[in-house]
Amino acid sequence: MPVARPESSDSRIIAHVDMDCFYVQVEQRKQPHLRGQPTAVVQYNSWKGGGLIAVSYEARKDGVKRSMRGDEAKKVCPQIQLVQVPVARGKADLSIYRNAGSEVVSILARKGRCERASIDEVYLDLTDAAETMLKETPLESLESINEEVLKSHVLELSSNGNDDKELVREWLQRRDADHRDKLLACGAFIVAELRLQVLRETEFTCSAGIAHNKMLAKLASGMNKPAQQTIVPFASVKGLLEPLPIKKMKQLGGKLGSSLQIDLGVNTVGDLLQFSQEKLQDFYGVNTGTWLWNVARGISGEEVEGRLLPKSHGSGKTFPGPRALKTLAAVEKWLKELCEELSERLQSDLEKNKRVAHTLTLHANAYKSTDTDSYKKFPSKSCPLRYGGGKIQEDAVNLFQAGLREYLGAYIGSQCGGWGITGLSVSASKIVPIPSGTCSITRYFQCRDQFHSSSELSDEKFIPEDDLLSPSRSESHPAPHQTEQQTECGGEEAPVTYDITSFDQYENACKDEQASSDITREVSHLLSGAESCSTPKQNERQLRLPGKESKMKYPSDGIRSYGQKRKATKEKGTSSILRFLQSNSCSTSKQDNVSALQETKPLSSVVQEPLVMESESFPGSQNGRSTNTWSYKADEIDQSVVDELPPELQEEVRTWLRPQKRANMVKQGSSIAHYFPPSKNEQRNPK
Ligand code: TTP
Repeated sequence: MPVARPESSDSRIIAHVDMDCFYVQVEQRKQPHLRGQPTAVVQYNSWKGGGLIAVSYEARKDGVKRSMRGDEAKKVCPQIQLVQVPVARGKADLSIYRNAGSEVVSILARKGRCERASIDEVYLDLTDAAETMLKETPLESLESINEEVLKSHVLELSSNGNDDKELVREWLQRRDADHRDKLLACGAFIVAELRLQVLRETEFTCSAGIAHNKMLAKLASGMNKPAQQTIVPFASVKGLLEPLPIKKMKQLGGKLGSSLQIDLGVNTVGDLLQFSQEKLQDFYGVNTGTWLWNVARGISGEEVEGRLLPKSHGSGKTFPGPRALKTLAAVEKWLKELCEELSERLQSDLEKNKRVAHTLTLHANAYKSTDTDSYKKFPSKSCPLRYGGGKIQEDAVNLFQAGLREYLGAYIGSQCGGWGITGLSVSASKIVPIPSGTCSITRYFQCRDQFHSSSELSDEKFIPEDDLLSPSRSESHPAPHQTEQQTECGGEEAPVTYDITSFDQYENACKDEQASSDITREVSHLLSGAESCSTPKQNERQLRLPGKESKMKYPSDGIRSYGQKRKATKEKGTSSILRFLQSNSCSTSKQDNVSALQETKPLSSVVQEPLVMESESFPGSQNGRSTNTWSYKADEIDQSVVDELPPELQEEVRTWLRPQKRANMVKQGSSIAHYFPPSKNEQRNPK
């Protein structure tokens, strides 16, 4: 259950930055001739042209939607360019997109605390930067303001279309504005500058929401896409929230939202306003009642976590229809591929970031031939993670078998048991930095393995992943190794049995060791396959910990009507950056922080690797088996886990979570191609 947190300050400045049609932009950077073309990135699965996972704004204008497959997209937009995701190990390889996301994060992190929320989304806490700017640069004294700032959408402004920029200028420079709005105005300058930096250094455009908390910033970032930013002044919060359908609010898509509808007749956030805090507390308990009361008023104390790196790593693949895996041997073959990929990513994380993961989780989608209780989900299973591809694979197979036994309700020893697996993924979570200076990495793994021997993995040690994803972790009982867990909303205590190999254990076990002076050498040793010794001891401690908080992308279609209304009255072009790049000059300012906006740099020339394209056909539900089932409630899905799923699964999950996001964002005629003069494209792609 969600829990209320006091808003730390109503004058925080939080931005949510969301890349525009991200995978398409990554592909367009690689192949600049695609810029300005209706383009879509399609799944590895090439059945019916492949499912679309990212659609350019030009293609959206022609009616192409992410729910389509390539063949259908070609019918509505014959000139569409379809690019398949890169492939490795017989499955989609998303590393190019992950790396591109990291480029952006490293730029955005320059101005404040930065939380990487998904592969293409970032939250920023710009409070300090805004306060500093306000002190040093009274906005009302600015003589000229950069176009990109003037292109901002300010939710409380009404306009008749033509004088938007003038209205925005007035709003930004109001002498009588309260402190909160002045800070928001500074936030708009800072975010515009950051977005320009992202464009210059990565060639990607992004959109942003700027507000006093994460919830509002996230709502706003999708309202004006692509390549625009939206400001949510305090006075506009009520108008923004009131019309939103209650079920579209974060954490209200499931049972709680249904209860609000059925039990209290609440269908929109506005409806919720009529209930007193006491009434909501009576109905849902103190925590949830307070949280609901706050949500209705746009109050959220959720902090931006300082996290630039992903919270988890995962590798997965779907096997729909006739491709379902029906023998243990087939499952083991694919687990080998998935575990090798996971292992590589873990080792790369270890090498680059000095981080280690603690929990291995196996997810699967399955069906039974008998279909007697098709409602039953394949239980996700977790165990302590041991490093090394072979060990991960061994443990994953054990986890799978444990899940299968539970799924089928009886021991399965045969190779073919009347079941089929339509989706398989392994993920590594509970990732924490290696404590520096206390012990060597090798010793660290040795100590871990003493606690984490998997040779005696039993069902008792498998942690139901449902528990891991339960949105009810209380902040008051963090696990020692849970420092990077999401903590956006705590909840009523729902303890789960959790594995623990804490740094206390680790440090105690290693206390006599000298600190390693050459981490790199040891990492190389580990990477070269010399895995640490594993002593199968039964001294693994189990600790009861509260369940983990969930996190998911916000379903934003509820803001469509509001956004559309605004779009009807606002016709702000998206070409100011183009002019900025073309003219090499912009409006000027005496102020340093504004002049930073005016700097132009040539676009960096990046050597691009050729795309390796393969295709494979994994049609939807050809044998009548549903492949779009997923065993968690929407509110319980951890966004980072979704990000690490294969695109096929991501699409299913995300479509379910926020099915109408696209419609919300499509702006007729909008395109980010304007940002890229042809000369720049040619420059990057000399033929
Ligand atoms: P989104 O941010 O949801 O969408 P987008 O960036 O393509 O477009 P928009 O401008 O409307 O924000 O997703 C980011 C990337 O994640 C997207 O480019 C492709 C990938 N993705 C999938 O692979 N499957 C999915 O179902 C979704 C929703 C996204």
